[in-house]
Amino acid sequence: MTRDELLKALYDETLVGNAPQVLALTQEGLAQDLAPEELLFDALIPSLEEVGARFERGDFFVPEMLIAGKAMAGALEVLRPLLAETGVESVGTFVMGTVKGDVHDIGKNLVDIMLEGAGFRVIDLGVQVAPEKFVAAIEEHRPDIVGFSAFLTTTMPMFKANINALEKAGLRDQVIVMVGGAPVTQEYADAVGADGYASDASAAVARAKELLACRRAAAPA
Ligand code: B1M
Repeated sequence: MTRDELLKALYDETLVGNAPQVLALTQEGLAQDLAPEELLFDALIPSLEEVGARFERGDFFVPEMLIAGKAMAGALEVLRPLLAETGVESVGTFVMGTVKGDVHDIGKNLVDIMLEGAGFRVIDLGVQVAPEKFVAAIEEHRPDIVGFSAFLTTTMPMFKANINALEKAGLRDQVIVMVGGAPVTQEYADAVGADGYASDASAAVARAKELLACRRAAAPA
């Protein structure tokens, strides 16, 4: 298989979520001396962007997005250490977690995968994350963005509790706060004082990049 054929196959197999083939092609690409960056930026990420575009157009639904994301995650497991070795700069650091009282994580994990696919370093704190744990993770990792997921109307108020905890710890100005989850709306995000909201994983990536670009443009030189 030529370089172009391999990249095209990797793109196509990611698009349809064929995890074993994506893994095999990633390994074959590395064996043929393709750089990890080529596999990532010339096949995997464009494919996941197309998955996101199809989802937004209504041509793909959550299951297709999930299997494509999982296939990509398998390839990323192989590429992640190699990318770290070659020193590819990450777009930014994102601390993520499902709020206290909430065990839903499928949507959060999908957001993680899409963020990683877009070049973010993601630190996932898991589910049922208490405000103190978010505070400790922000102090430790100094992320650009912290993301709170809530999937129940009863756990959405934890966004405000988390933001209050960041304020109390003197961290609120140092980190962008994004919120999301099935019952969350832009109005709710505004009401609790979050910086950004996204309705799905691909919108979360776009919003995260946008917020980061604004923050960096506003930072003193
Ligand atoms: Co539960 N559950 N559940 N559940 N569950 C819902 C959420 C519910 C809508 C079902 C319903 O009644 N129709 C309902 C919530 C109602 C409400 O409050 N509005 C509900 C309920 C009531 C409950 C329990 C209370 C049920 C009970 O015990 N009586 C209980 C609560 C447990 C708890 O958390 N304390 C419960 C439990 C569970 C399971 C454990 C069985 C399981 C979770 C498994 C798991 O996640 N590991 C489960 C499931 C599977 C669901 C449904 C069926 C599916 C959720 C899902 O994965 N969706 C769900 C019904 C539904 O959503 N239609 C439901 C697919 C996922 C890809 O989408 O999660 O929306 P989503 O994620 C999206 C966006 O939200 C966004 O991007 C994601 C990817 O595109 N997004 C972000 C997410 N986080 C983001 C962060 C961002 C930006 C975007 O920035 C930081």
